[in-house]
Amino acid sequence: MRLPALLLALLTAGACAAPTTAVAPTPTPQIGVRLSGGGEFSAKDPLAIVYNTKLVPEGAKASVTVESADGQTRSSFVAEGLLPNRAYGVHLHANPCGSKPDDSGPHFQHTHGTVNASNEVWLDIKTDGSGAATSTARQPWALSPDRVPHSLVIHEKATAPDGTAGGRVACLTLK
Ligand SMILES: [Cu+2]
Repeated sequence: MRLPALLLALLTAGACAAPTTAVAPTPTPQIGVRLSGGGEFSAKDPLAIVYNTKLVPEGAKASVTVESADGQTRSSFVAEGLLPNRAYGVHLHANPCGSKPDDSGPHFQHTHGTVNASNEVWLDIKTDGSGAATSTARQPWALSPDRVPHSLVIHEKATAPDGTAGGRVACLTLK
């Protein structure tokens, strides 16, 4: 007598229970990072500031986007109104632009201390006959939202293997 009653109770309970969906472990979604900056360079705008108007003449413009997710970081840079047929070094730097060229701080580095185009983000350009240029870079690592580059700096010369590129001629702050 007791066993069928117990079975019935169990079956009834099972039938009445809300359907249970298997709770699969949700993979932690990777938080993407997107940064951008740009504008027409002027002497006082910290979002697009010029330090050397001989190499970055009045009217020069530039913009940059940095997108990072899934273990990769892709950056693209476009400039116009620079001197024609000329190389400029371009890097992402650690700090925002300021009124002084050095305000943007050192190069942004993925791993502290290693200077190369894989651990840093170099976006060197060679302008065409009209002073326009584009460049892209792809890094095999993602940015962490709590530690990102805060500026792009244009330098007077192409980047040497040791990361130097001469003086800082203009700067875009990244947001
Ligand atoms: Cu630099």
